[in-house]
Amino acid sequence: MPTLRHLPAALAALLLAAVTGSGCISHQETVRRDEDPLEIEFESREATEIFFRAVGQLQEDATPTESKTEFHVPVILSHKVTTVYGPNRVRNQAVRRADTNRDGTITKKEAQTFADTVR
Ligand SMILES: [Ca+2]
Repeated sequence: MPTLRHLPAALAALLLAAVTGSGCISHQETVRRDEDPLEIEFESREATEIFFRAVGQLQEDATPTESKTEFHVPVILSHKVTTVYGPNRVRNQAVRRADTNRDGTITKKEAQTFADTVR
């Protein structure tokens, strides 16, 4: 039965296994997340088109990988989590930016002002 006096030998064995490449514990995970789309109305069809054209440009420019979490204990442990956000996140950020008076409706002027900041 192992006792505490065996601990240094066990650690040495673990380190040796890790150094030789057979004992490294590696975990890599990708988490996909998205938000529910915010409710928003548009003053007109033109406002809708201007807004979504700008959102489309933002989504093309957005990097799908938004965050990474990495944790390493050299040679022994590697833990990496990558979070990828869906398109609603970009859309919701655009809605918050465009609806400047927060009345739940994006006017043509608000849509155009927002679109001008995207270009
Ligand atoms: Ca508004």
